[in-house]
Amino acid sequence: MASSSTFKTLFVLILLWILLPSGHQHHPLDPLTPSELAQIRTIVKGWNPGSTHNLTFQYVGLEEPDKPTILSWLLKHPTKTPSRQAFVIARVDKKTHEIIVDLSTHLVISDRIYTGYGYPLLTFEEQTAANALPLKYAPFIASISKRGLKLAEVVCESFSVGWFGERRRSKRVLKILCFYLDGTENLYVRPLEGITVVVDLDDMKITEYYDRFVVPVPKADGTEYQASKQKPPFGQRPKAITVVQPDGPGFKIDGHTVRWANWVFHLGFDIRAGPIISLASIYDIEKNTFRRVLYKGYVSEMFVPYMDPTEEWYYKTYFDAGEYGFGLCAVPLEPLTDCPANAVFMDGYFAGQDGKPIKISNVLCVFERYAGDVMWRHTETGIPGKVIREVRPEVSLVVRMVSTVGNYDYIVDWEFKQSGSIKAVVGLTGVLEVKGVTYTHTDQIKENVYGTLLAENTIAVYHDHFLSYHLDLDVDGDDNSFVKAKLQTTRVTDKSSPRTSYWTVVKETAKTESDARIQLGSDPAELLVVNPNKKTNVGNNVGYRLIPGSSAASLLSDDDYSQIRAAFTKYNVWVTPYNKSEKWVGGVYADQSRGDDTLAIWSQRDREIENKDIVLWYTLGFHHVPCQEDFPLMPTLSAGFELRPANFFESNPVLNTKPPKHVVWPNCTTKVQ
Ligand SMILES: *[C@@H]1O[C@H](CO)[C@@H](O)[C@H](O)[C@H]1NC(C)=O
Ligand SMILES: *[C@@H]1O[C@H](CO)[C@@H](O)[C@H](O)[C@H]1NC(C)=O
Ligand SMILES: *[C@@H]1O[C@H](CO)[C@@H](O)[C@H](O)[C@H]1NC(C)=O
Ligand SMILES: [Cu+2]
Repeated sequence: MASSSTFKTLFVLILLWILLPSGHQHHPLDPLTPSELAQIRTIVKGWNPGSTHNLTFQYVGLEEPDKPTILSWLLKHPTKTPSRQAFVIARVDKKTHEIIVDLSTHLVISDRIYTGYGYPLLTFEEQTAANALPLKYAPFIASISKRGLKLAEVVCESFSVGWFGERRRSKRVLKILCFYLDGTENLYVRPLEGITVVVDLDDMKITEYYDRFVVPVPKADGTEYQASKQKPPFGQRPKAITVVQPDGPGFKIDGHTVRWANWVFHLGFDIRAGPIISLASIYDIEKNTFRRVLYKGYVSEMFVPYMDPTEEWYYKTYFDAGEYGFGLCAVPLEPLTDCPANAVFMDGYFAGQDGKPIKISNVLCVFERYAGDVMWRHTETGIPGKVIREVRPEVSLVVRMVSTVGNYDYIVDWEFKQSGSIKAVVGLTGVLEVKGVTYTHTDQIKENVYGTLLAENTIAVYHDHFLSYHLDLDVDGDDNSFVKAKLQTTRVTDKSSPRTSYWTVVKETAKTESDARIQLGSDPAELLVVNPNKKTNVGNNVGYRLIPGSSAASLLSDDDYSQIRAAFTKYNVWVTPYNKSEKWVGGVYADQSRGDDTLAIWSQRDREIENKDIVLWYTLGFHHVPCQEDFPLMPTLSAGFELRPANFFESNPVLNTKPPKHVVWPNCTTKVQ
């Protein structure tokens, strides 16, 4: 019987393969392809006739079909993919346009001028153009020669300006800060402190210029991080090491659909969010079916505020996803170093400012992690005359992107475990943003310098990194509830037990959004997303638990303008009812936003969230007090969280999982790219 159904499946598959048009069939969530990007460019340019207009593409991404459409496609496919549409944010004659393009009809189906506050993502091209302006600007050239520096060794970078309560609408501007090479490539640790250039991006010209003071440029010595520039003594080198899979990887990637062990999910890429995990389902052996877990997961926003209120630094309150593009800043991953030897790579594409497709090679990697960890084990010595031991090594699947947003590098991992857990981890590395000062020793410092002296003339300013994840969990279906299982200390006062206290679990189901705003660290509780309509055989609601990692909430006061813009950092956990347009916790237009389109504002409606399609928002954070080891380049610092099944399976789902086959040397050969 098994073999006859296998034959039937095979036959249907072969038939489909013959009948379907050749070429890859789109999954409705597939990112826009280079040819689609090129079509979008043609369609939008045709819609905006006349070459006299300055048209720039600030964002081009998939306008995805509604959730019910995708879910019904998933059930019935392969049927025709719903029509492909793109969402374009363009600047045309100093106005922001929101354009929806339909790729099947080749038509612009809507074009709306956005008149609210805030501006779209910055393009690389406009930053590059702005960065070049000071080098041809006479007052800047004079400032450089006044400092006795060489103009040819100066490089400039773009910094978003934030919003600080101005009522008048400000122009689309950037601040340009410059750095000095002359003996190092680690430009960020050699700031030309005191000089600030303001550039109007729409006119692409300098509108303000400040040279307020001169402090020494920190020295180049000891700032290099490239291996070729290092001098002995060298650190101890580990012995040769690799991960080898002589039978090839254990996962399959079909288009953007990844299948591995008991997991299947779709892996997309967006220039704003970076990797997007969709439709993650896990196969339940007992129920002989795939069960839905995560409809969508991605980094919605990052907020990096610096804690120096002085003129040159107060505005540094970056929104790395909404201003710079977390995916746009993704860098090609290097085989064998960014990802292990057994990794498989995927390319990403985006529209340049002129709309033409640009490729980021190896933007994502997928690999099986085998790190010598234990998935589960037990040694039983309690039975006389016997020792029983069972161990299963842990093998998991990792999806990785690295985004280098200026000075910082963020390593973004999504890890899938056979036990049903999904772990998200972000690693911070790269170069700190530092401030040039006159101090060369902490003994000289009598004032508040807002940071740590890391080297002579070098203060690394205190700051935070907050990453807010959109987690649309659909545990065994759309309708879920959020449960706080509080661990409460209970006193025994009636002498019924020798104990005088114990803890117990008191479960509360959040009714509305206000019940689900949580600052972690105060009251111990398990946080669960459950399906109140599905129970296990013994009657527990099936669910998934959020296990926070080390997390921080914002310490800024509520009336701080940057905090108003990043109000999503006030709580680590929020829950909202699903709304397709609520994607970006810092607002669609994060650059110079005024906080009128944040998660905190959406949540004020206090909508009902019980037994509904809900979205969990989790913000992890780092309060970064720099230390000398972070200089001249910071070793990776990680934080993350885990979504772990809680009464989702009837019992341990990996009990009956066989360990991977042992590889016997010297039979295997390492393939080196
Ligand atoms: C287009 O932009 C350039 C500079 O970026 C400017 O010189 C030109 O006047 C602009 N054209 C229009 C029609 O706005
Ligand atoms: C979805 O969210 C947007 C933004 O918060 C809001 O304007 C809109 O009314 C919401 N739609 C529904 C159906 O609640
Ligand atoms: C694997 O290695 C063993 C021991 O070196 C050798 O006897 C055997 O022939 C090898 N097998 C293959 C398939 O290379
Ligand atoms: Cu930091």
